[in-house]
Amino acid sequence: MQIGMTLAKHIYDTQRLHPEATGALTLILNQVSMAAKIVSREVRKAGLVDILGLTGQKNVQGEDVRKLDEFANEIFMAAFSQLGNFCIMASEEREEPVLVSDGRKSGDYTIAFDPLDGSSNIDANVSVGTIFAVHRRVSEGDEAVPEDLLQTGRALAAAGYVLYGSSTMLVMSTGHGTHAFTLDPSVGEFLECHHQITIPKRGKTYSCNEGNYPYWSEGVRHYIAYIKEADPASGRPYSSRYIGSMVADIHRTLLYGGIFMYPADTKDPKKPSGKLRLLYECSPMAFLIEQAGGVASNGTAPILDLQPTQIHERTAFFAGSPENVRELERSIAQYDM
Ligand code: AHM
Ligand code: MG
Repeated sequence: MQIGMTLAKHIYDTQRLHPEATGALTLILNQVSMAAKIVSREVRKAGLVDILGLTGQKNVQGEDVRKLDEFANEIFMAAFSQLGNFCIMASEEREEPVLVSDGRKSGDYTIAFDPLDGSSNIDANVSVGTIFAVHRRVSEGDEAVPEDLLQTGRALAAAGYVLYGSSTMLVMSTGHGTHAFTLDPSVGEFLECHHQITIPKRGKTYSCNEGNYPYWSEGVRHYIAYIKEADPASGRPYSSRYIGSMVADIHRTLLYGGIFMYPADTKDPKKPSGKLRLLYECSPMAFLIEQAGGVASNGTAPILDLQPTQIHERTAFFAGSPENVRELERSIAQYDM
């Protein structure tokens, strides 16, 4: 009889590729898995218990009701805080980074995460996800500094997401390909379901919030017009698929190919670079996409080469099959530069 490869075994095997590894990254990834199981359990109960809605409410036991994204944030923060070998973390749910200290010299790794991306969808039972990005610390003092978090995606030690969809799936990479694991709820283990995902070179799906069309640049609008043109030879027009939950939209793009886009727009002058955050949304997704053979770009440069200057900074984001994203970049070069 055969049983699937567990996530724990995969992480262990990856660690063995690095004889110098101390096991610290393995511990972090194990904590991600553990926290993901707890969040998954709560997400699954979302329609049953009084966990939806605004903070400040009381549930039937008279306990405070926490919004699910706040709950997820607390769980992941608690899981990472248990690790003495870990130093500083940034969450979409916290304005400032949080230093993790057990009184000794700071550990080797930083983590930036979005505990529950797409959480505005949760009341409609739409898939949501957790995104995480792990870097090796660069400063050498006793205590880690916020700048340790501000590293490019190229320097990532590991990245991944957990998709709380029709099943719970963890997709991750430590730089040795992108691999996916499905949570088997009956045994509480993540089991490998996709070894080394390879994104199709070209896909027939485009994914964006097209309601923002009037606020996009000429290059982006031309690209959209192009993929909607009828051309049976190239399979155009493409299909449109947009869940509005990046983890789910990227997951589909990884498996089926095509392009996911959240361009910069002129809708809100306070957000000239679009909506998505570089450090804990775009950079880890770009890492997974590149590890699967895809391309992730801000329209002119690879997302993984962008140097973050602030923890919550935003960027335009185009990711998916190489041929689709290159076409988009050509349209931007032709009409916007
Ligand atoms: P959030 O971090 O506040 O949940 O926002 C991020 C989400 C992404 O999952 C998704 O791609 C995007 O927002 C959808 O935005 P829009 O509603 O503007 O299309
Ligand atoms: Mg988010």
